[in-house]
Amino acid sequence: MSTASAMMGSSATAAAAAEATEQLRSQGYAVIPSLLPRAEALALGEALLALHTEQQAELAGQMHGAGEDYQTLFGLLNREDRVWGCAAHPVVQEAVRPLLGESYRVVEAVSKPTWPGAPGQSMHVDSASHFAVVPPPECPWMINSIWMLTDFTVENGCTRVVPHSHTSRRKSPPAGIEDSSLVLPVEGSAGSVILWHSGLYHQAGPNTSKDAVRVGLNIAYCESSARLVH
Ligand SMILES: O=C(O)CCC(=O)C(=O)O
Repeated sequence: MSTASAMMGSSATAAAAAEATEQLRSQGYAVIPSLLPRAEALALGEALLALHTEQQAELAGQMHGAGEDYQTLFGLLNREDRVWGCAAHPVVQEAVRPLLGESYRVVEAVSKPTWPGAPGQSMHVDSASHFAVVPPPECPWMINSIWMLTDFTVENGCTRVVPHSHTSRRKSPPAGIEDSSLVLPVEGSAGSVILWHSGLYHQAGPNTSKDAVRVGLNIAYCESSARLVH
């Protein structure tokens, strides 16, 4: 675990987690600033980018989303030990536990870089189309997270959210909402983490920068009894 995390006492951990839980409940997302020291976050981002370079053959089959400038590399818990420290971070764990229950689990850890020129993702909710009925907002089936392993800016494609949209219980957001003033770009410095309720409308923004790669580490937590309908 990082120096900053180790230095965080149990009451500071509990306070940061409680604030994040409350924000997840009320607005559908929470940002916890500088949870990893900046240098550690940037170093991990570099390591994950190197994995993307090494795994070109695998990525050619797994590429999805907005296009080849937005990649997803799965199975990071098996590929990079430092990812465990993020997945098991005490503040994040304490923040999600009241919402998902004691038996929640980590369902996936993936890296999501966006390179200059990447278009924005479609605005979406997570997995709702697999459920027969969209669960009510107070029972999220999943809490998702993305660690900022570079600074996240509007220009390099920071995550964009529609606050409070987790209460809508829609399986997909209304058409055209990407362009509405309801959308909030979540900017932050490397080492910060965004958590969101799986029913929240969200997307990766377009990377309109000249040369800034955005690196996100996306880790999802699922409630143990959530059952997918196939
Ligand atoms: O890459 C991002 O900023 C968002 C990722 C995302 O939408 C997702 O994991 O569902």
